[in-house]
Amino acid sequence: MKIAIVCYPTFGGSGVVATELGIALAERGHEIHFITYKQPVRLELLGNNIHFHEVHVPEYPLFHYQPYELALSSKLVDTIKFYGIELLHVHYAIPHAYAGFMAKKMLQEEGIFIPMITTLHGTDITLVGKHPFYKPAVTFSINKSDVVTSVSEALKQSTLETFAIEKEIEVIPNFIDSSKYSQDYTDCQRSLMANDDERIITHISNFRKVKRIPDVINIFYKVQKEIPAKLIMVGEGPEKEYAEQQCEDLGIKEKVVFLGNSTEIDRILCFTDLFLLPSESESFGLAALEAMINRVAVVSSNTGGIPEVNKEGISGYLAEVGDVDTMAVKALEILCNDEVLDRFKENAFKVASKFDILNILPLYEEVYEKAFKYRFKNTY
Ligand code: GMT
Repeated sequence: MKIAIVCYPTFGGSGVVATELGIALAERGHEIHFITYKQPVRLELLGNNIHFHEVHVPEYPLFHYQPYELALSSKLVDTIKFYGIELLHVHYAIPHAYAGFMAKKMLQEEGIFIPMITTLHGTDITLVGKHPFYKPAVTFSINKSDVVTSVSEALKQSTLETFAIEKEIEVIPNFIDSSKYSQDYTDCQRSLMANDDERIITHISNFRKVKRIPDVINIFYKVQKEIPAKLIMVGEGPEKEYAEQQCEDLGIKEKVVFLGNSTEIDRILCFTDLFLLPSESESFGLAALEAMINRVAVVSSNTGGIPEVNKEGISGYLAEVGDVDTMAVKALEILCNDEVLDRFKENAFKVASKFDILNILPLYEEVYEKAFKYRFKNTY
């Protein structure tokens, strides 16, 4: 099948999911066309089956806001026509589903019917999408998609509660390619980061408010009072500067390393003992899944879709959003004893393996088959 994938190309989870999905589909013989404003970060190899088409938004002095949706829908129309693309899969509703629908309509005028699948990822629903300024357009474009998927049951429920949705929403959880993690982990250069007696705790995110970065620091503060430990903070975002200041104020600056955005996530997770994800809201928590497949235990909040990934008492522990005390106690419970830590690490790997791409990819292919049936229908 010839498939166009629209996503954000950045370090965010939806971009990662879209890119990994495209790569896996290409390996299965599909022809994949990524259409976005920059080459996706995880898309290193372009080949016969994988193409990238950049969306340019020309600057014009009259525009206070550059019309990205317009440029994207035009690019979609041109690319779909030129390459004979048969299916459009957009990740993150805003503005991709809206631009995708416009492209559909334009193509329809020329007698070309292209089915569109929209995958809902998180804040496109729970934060940004429900803002009154966006809500009507988001509702409209979800309802106009041929197939809608959501990355967790929790996100499906919150979509149904927030918007007047007439469409069936199919849950297809995010995935991980566990074959990439089957290497021997003996040499991950742990000594570069910590002494032998220190536990390594990691947080990876885009440092937005929703990630509750101050909670990460406060949990670590409590843990390092009890046991020798280091905190590795990976990512960039608006909350990072404050976090650095917070570490200085708490007198733990030398125990916390801020690494910025990294393309070496697996290497970092390889020497990590515990991953912290105390988010305010999280539709899935791909970062936690990536940690788990690297045999890292997780202490997280119990919000949104996280309980579908991090299993209480098995791969880690969960607590109410903001309950820093419980999260610190649970982190210590895992970290204080070698045997307990090893058990959690092994269980984390086992739980994560259930989200292997081999189990999830067929679900997307099923959905594509279903959407494909719409190709000759003038549905709207
Ligand atoms: O909504 C965001 O934070 C951005 C979004 C993204 O594009 O990275 O993240 C969401 O999608 C990820 C991939 O499906 C999920 O793993 C994240 O849980 C989700 N983030 C939130 O719900 C906050």
